[in-house]
Amino acid sequence: MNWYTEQWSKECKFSIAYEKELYSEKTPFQQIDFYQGTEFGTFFTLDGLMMVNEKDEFIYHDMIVHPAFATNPGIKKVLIIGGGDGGTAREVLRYPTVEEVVMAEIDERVFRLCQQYLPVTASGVEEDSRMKLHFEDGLEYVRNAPDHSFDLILVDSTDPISVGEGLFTTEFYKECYRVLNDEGILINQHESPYFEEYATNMKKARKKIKSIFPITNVYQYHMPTYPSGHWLFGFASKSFDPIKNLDAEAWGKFGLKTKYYNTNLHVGAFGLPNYVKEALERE
Ligand code: AAT
Repeated sequence: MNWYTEQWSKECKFSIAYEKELYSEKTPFQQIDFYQGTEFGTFFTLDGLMMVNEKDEFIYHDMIVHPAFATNPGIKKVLIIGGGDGGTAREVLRYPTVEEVVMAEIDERVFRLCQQYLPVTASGVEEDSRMKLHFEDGLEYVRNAPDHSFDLILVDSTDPISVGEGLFTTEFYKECYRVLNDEGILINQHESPYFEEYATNMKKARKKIKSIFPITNVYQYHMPTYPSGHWLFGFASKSFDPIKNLDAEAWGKFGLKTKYYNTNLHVGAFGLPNYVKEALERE
């Protein structure tokens, strides 16, 4: 049996058995590896870190997309930063009211390989006429985007190392603020509170976003294959509060069948454990 192993902390490792390595490529941006296993199905890693697998991707992609739409059901223009596997775009495109989705992904090879090996997330995305694909750095994309041009930005990024680093900077969050309209919402991959390295990233991101947006929250979900399984998204906005403005009735009318998200869970997800709240409040 072959084992894919990820170092979760200095003294903790996580392993998944796989039957075969499907594909491996070093792009100018990162090392991409696709594996085929039984427990988690097909999965791929970037620079050796788990990104997406067939078994738990629904949790991450439900939670990055639906809380924003249940808070502002009127979202029409969406910018996805990263998200090359297509899973985030897939969920956004389920809303018939969405008119335009721009995806700024730095590495076209991630998208092309997911079209080939991970159709559960990538298939149908490129074919949707509302979709605009830009294969470029997300920071560069927002620098050049006009003011007030999006209702929602979803930062579906890797960890703040290597190419993902720019997406955790104050400059990036400020540019996001500028390109969002007055109702704008920013959701960002917010790392994890449990292991030290990830908790440090979490606190740094929190501090930066809080200094820019008037409304900022963090919410949690359970992601079995990400370090510790306890993972977070940030919710920052110019006017919408994710709890006070939650419109469960309007969201219900979309009639979307979701495997993880529902509007009761929405409220619960913002209720953080005390140690997480305290770590975030210190920032
Ligand atoms: N949908 C869950 C998968 C991801 S992958 C994150 C994507 O961000 C990758 O395709 C990567 O190429 C892209 N990316 C990284 N840096 C940039 C950048 N600067 N500009 C645009 N795209 C970028 C998220 C996994 C989260 C893992 C948490 N441990």
